[in-house]
Amino acid sequence: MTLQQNFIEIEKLFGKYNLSTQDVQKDIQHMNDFKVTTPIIGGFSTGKSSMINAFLDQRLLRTNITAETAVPAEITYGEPIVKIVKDNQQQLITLEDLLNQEYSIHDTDFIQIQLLNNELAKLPTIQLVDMPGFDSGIKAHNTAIDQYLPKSLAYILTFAADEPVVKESIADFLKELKLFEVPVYVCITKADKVSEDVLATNIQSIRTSIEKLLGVAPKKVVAIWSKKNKNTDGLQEILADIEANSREIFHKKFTALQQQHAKTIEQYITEMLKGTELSVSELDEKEAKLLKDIEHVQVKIEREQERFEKQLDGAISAIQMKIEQELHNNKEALQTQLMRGGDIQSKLNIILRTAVTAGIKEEFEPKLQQHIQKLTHAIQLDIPIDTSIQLDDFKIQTDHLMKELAIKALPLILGAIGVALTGPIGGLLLGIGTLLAELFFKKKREDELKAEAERKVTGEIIPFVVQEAGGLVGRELQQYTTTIHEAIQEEVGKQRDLLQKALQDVRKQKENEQSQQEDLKKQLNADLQRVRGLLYDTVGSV
Ligand SMILES: Nc1nc2c(ncn2[C@@H]2O[C@H](COP(=O)(O)OP(=O)(O)OP(=O)(O)O)[C@@H](O)[C@H]2O)c(=O)[nH]1
Ligand SMILES: [Mg+2]
Repeated sequence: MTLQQNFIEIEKLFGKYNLSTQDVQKDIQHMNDFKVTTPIIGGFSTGKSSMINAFLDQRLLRTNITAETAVPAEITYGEPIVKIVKDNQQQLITLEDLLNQEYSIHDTDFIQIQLLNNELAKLPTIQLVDMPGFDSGIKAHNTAIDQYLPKSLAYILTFAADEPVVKESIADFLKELKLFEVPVYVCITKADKVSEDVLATNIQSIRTSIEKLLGVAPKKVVAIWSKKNKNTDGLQEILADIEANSREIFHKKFTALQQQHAKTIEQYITEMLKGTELSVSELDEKEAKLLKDIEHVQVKIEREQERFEKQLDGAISAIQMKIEQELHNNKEALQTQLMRGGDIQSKLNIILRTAVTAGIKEEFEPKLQQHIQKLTHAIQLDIPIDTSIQLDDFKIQTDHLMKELAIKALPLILGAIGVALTGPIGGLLLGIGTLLAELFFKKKREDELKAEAERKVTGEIIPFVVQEAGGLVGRELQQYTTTIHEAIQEEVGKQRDLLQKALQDVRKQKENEQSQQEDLKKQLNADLQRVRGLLYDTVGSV
């Protein structure tokens, strides 16, 4: 049976025993919408949109546009539909609009395109994203990471064959990707513009630069061209590779979820079956014991959560110190930017993102990992052997929960930093910039200006940024921890309700005729076989 069929079977069983089907339905929805995002990133006019058009053999995306009019375009296989999205509001447009109208980043967050296209049909689990030229500032950078990283399996970078340079903005981006260990593929575009020899040299030089920045070699480097006898075989090869990985991820993820749901019903039915052998008073006793055991577990969990919350303060201070250190390490670069009237905001953006990302990986995640282990351990140790709670199931459910949540923390915090940079921090920078410009007009001497810039960076910018960004990281991590803790409590509550319901359901049956009770037992045994079949049926396909 396919995974989809298994899920439907599970949903039916949940319904049959009056268990809430909400979680199963949510997962079925996720399964139907499953896509792995693959952003295509590169400098302005490197030929990203032309490459996608050539690959799809269809004039779909506007090419040769100004930076202002570039918005991310998400492309997937499916019934034709085009939407523009702003602040979660959607508006339908036509394919002609897409080609002829200008959509600006100021009034569109992104465009969603669903197409019935032969090439896309081979990539059912991929969502390609044509990103705006990467030189268009902080926003493109942040969107590429914050919005797409949690859903991305790989990034495709483009470089034009006649301009084989890795610009600073892309270099910064690669340094950040390095921390996330996301595979990177490279398309050298416009290969028709250079000779074969030049192409070979340029491919080599880009490969080397990227390897230096990423710490590992790109997964594949291909050359393509979208003009005159176009050839996009290289892109096709890359996407086939990503699609294969994506299917594997799909399969692992939903098999695990299927097993989790099957375990839930297995537990319910097993409890009922055991209950059929007990008397009413024994059932009452068992229910009381169950509630007491779970209460005990909850106390244990709360204690461990309190311990973690204390540790969290230490982790937050360590991250804040990292931010301060990183800013001091980059003091001179900041001063220079300030004096030149350069883009100090972008510089601060990359400093903060690097410090926060490294800080969370080093200071927060290991502690979180340990916390989860201790939680699982606390739960396992504290429950008497004969208890009705099946600990393995519990572990599966919390593990899964953690994985889902863990990937969300960093992009959330980085997103908040982006907002602070354009908000309060941006305000301060603007004031200081204006002040220095005035000094410059008053023809202060170079060394006086330099001293002033130094005072501003050390005395005002760094302390303010440390305070703003540091406070923000603290608040976000605390919020995030609360969310996790609430989710765990909820999970424990669900488990308790499930087992309690099993005991109560079976007790109700005790009032029935003997023959009806025998029928119920038969039913339960038959359903148990079905569930076990699902539990061990892990072969499914997309
Ligand atoms: N000779 C040649 N020109 C190309 C090729 N691909 C793109 N171009 C030209 O390069 C210019 C930019 O192409 P786009 O596809 O708009 O580039 P882009 O990367 O999507 O640009 P932005 O979205 O603005 O960042 C256009 O004038 C294209 O005609 C190619 O393979 N060969
Ligand atoms: Mg484009």
